[in-house]
Amino acid sequence: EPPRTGRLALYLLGLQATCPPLSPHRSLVTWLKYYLEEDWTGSRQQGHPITSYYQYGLGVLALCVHRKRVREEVVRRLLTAQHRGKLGHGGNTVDTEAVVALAFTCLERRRLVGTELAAKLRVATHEASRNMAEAQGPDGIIGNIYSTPWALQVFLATGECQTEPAFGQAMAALQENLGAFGTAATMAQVLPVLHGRSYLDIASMHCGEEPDTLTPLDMEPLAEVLGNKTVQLVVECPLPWCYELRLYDRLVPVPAAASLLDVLQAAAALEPRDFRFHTQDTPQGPFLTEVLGLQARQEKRNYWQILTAPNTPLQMGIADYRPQDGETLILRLSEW
Ligand code: B12
Repeated sequence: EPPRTGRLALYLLGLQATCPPLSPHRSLVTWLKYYLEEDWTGSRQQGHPITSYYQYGLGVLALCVHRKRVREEVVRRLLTAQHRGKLGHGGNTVDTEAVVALAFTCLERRRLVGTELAAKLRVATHEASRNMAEAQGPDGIIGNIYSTPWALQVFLATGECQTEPAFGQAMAALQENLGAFGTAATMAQVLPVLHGRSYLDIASMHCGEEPDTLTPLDMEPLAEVLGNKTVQLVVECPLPWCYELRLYDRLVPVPAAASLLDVLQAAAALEPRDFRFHTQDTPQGPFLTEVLGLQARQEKRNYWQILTAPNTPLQMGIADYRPQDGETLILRLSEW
């Protein structure tokens, strides 16, 4: 079983944010320190933590927010990875670089590292902010709409929000696209930003003053879309050990409001029954793990990437994406 660095880190951040009674989670902190070390054993063999630099960065950030020191070696590992440009994988560079930059800012601000290392962290954070400003598109988005909140958290945490022109443009882009944040996982990353805060502020929250503002909203039901649509479903395996590139290609008729998950379910019910798939529940929704009996292997860093033809990766998961009539969707076994 892989180390639980990221989930534990998110849990600890969440706990702290809900104003718990005094230090109830000492053993969780000890576990997180243990998992960070476990996670790193992956790097000796593969050159990256067993989970990912994103989770490793979250781990350091959560410990820092809990005012816990980590060995300087643990921090230096992240610094080296950043210098060597190893934080990026696939389209997720901005998310990972931002999480790591937040962890660096926290360690430096809370003086949890020596002065020499603190100076290096300051330089590295500045470099990360520069990269993010450079990654900004003409629409103000940094990376994609879901990584933009992370980039904004860095500008807020470092105080660069006062001077960095990219900040205002990204904030405006966010306001225009708030409808994209429909799941708890994406909301958790954007909400602090809308209040001018970053995850670092969890460390200095004034507890006891929280009014009970968590009242459920009455959601309006989605307008019913009538009619049908047809989606072309393609499965590809470009990896060397696959006997063929294109493993499946078929038109799938579905109701007009169907999500990609509905399309996969409809394909599985078509005769002959030659399409099957599996998903795993995650806080982001169902994650596609297996198609046509081929399982994406975490330890080999493969995953089922989802794309719209000819070659654009989707920015949403299978349950959230609603294909258009006539669209071609590709499930491609890829490496990250
Ligand atoms: C690392 C990562 C991946 C890795 C995960 C593998 C791994 N072992 O680490 C890989 C490369 C496989 C991946 C794949 C995808 N990802 Co991704 N991923 C991330 C990233 C950078 C960190 C996730 C993480 O570790 N969280 C911390 C851990 C502790 O939380 P967790 O809930 O346990 O995380 C697990 C699941 O969330 C799952 N997962 C990762 N991505 C996604 C995406 C979806 C839609 C689902 C349901 C699950 C899922 O893998 C995580 C690790 O086990 C986030 C960035 C972010 N801002 O959140 C994007 C992010 C979550 N991914 C995203 C997307 C769009 C995808 C893909 C749909 C891309 C594609 N077109 O194929 C696919 C998923 C397709 C599928 N098979 O269902 C978006 C989701 C946006 C949204 N609307 O919800 C994010 C926010 C990136 C972004 N800025 O766009 N991802």
